[in-house]
Amino acid sequence: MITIRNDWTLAEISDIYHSPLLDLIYRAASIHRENNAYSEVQVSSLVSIKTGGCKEDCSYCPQAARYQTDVAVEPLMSVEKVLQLAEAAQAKGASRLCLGAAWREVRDNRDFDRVLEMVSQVNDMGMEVCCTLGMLTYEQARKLKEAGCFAYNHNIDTSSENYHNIISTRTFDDRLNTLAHVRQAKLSVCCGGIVGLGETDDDRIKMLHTLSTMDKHPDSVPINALVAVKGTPLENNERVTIDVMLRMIATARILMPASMVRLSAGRNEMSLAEQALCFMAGANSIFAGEKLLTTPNPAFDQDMQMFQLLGLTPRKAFKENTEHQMA
Ligand code: SAM
Ligand code: DTB
Ligand code: SF4
Repeated sequence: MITIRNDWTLAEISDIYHSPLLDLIYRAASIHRENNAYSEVQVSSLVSIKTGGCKEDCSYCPQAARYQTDVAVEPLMSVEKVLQLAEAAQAKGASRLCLGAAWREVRDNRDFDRVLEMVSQVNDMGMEVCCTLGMLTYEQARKLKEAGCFAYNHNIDTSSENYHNIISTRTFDDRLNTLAHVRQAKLSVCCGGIVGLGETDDDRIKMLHTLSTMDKHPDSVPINALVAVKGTPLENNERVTIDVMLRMIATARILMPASMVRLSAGRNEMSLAEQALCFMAGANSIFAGEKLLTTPNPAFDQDMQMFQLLGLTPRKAFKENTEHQMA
């Protein structure tokens, strides 16, 4: 029987995170095998529906207007184009499509109406739709849900203490408020963070503490390795070593045994063997397709070959959601 705890202490999490690496992976792998269909991996594809020109100052992000990066600003995509990309991703094995917009927050305007239309049509194709559009109100979250949105991604990125070093144009509490609206609208919650920002192990432990002591754990937890992009303040950050990713994934798996843990940004720089260890440590979701939002990612075919080699299979859409009704 799976035991879900929401009362983890920082000391407990620190002990787990700092345990000898192979012991940590073994413990996480055992918990994963007891509780989940461990050979299934969710394949989610990202579409940047509105790119660049964002007002926020997230220091990792190539889409912030204030940094000189190679990202070209593009207005909101047409519904037709999104459907085309959705069909291509579905044909390659993706069961989830994540629509990302470089917005600080959602506004009640024609652009949002168009996003609702995208959501509705992609949902009708039988894909789980996830949106990540910045901050939103309860009312906006409810509209997304009504349109057929399955999940909302909104990351806390780092510890509450380190947050202001990374972003100054909003607060950690702003993030938590949006997450409450998402939860209230009964959308599936996707919330995780990034490593490689220059944070300490304590920041990582505190971030995992925030996630694992939420009243309900996030349904999915993306663990991103910073993709250092030229022109951003973090362009010269060193790539995190694989042990950091493994500790994050394994600790997240132990703390939140029933959540999907997503091996997110940073896979392009990882070997097959490194990724295999991440799956062993409890990762059961990836972003697939040649591009994340603006940066490179392994191609679908390469990932399918990796799945075959490792004996993994892509997870079907709406597996645990009996409520889902396609129109
Ligand atoms: N604008 C919305 C927001 O910030 O919530 C949605 C899109 S934003 C790009 C989604 C998430 O992508 C961020 O919260 C961050 O965790 C991740 N991200 C952005 N740039 C990244 C980078 N260079 N490396 C790793 N993760 C990144
Ligand atoms: C998440 O946690 N990672 C994805 C998704 N949610 C939206 C985004 C990664 C972006 C990496 C940088 C880029 O491609 O622009
Ligand atoms: Fe804007 Fe999101 Fe990038 Fe921050 S992470 S600059 S909010 S697109």
